[in-house]
Amino acid sequence: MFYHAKKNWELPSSAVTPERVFLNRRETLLGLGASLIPLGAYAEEAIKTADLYPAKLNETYKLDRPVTPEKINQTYNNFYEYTTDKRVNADMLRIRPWTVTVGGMVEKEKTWDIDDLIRTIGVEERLYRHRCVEAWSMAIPWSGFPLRTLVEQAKPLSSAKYVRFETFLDKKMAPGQRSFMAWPYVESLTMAEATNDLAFIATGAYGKPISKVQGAPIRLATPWKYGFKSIKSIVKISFVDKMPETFWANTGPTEYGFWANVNPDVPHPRWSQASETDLTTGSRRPTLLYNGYGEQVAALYKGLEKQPLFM
Ligand SMILES: Nc1nc2c(c(=O)[nH]1)N[C@H]1C(S)=C(S)[C@@H](COP(=O)(O)O)O[C@H]1N2
Ligand SMILES: [Mo]
Repeated sequence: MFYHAKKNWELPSSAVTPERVFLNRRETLLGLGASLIPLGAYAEEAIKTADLYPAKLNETYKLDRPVTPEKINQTYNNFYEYTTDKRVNADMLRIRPWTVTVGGMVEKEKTWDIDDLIRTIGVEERLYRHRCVEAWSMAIPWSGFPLRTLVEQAKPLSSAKYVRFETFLDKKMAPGQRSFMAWPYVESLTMAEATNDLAFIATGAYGKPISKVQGAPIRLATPWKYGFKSIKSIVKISFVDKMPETFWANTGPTEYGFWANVNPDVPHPRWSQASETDLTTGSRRPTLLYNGYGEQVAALYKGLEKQPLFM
């Protein structure tokens, strides 16, 4: 057990706020902008897998730095469905009920209830570094399961070459999706990347179910790549034979490549990647090739170093 957090998350959000406050708040909200507030938001179902956290720590994945305090992690995020600011409020994201469809080139497509999926596969805790292309980094205690387990479960056909991930699309639930960007958010990995040990599906963090700002109820964590590959709030996972178009490749084609591997020697077109700000301490540290995970992943990229937009 790594974290001993208070178990507030087992209760629906209406239950953790004293009734009086809750009623006042709802009146205020209804008065101020009723059309923007989903009325059902306060009746969100409880998380049926909350009992699985904190999960047992998998000691294989060691950090070279302290875990970032939860408070810093929860107040500095990228979640463009809500805002382009770092202070994200994703309270409107409705995370239960939630389904994930696993399909495309598979033996049989399946739509999972999120809690059935989590309970079927089970969860473990892993401490991972996290490096954004904007040159800041954290260290996060994720809980979840290896992506490989889900791939094996899905039984992809041998013709499948890529895994494609898609975030929900709902302009009411996510005001940021009213912007010009190429919604919904899409990301992708090759089959070899997706079945690597490090590729992780996070359903929890800091010893409890993952929070809304972190991309509840299910997001990707690929710590050797820039953070934009780690897609949040996934609703669809498909096996495909062509390299998918991704959100950032469509929104900023000259700046964001498919591989997006952390590399101090390949600058972003507008800034250097040689060093990063460690948000735990606020100080700069040198960027590590593959974010320090070369031992696990370098073999995946043999011969690919000269690809355009390789990072
Ligand atoms: N759906 C979705 N996924 C997303 C993003 C986003 O805006 N929308 N931002 C990405 C970026 S740029 C980063 S750095 C990480 C941030 O994850 P964090 O807020 O948990 O640190 O999520 C990634 N996944
Ligand atoms: Mo990022």
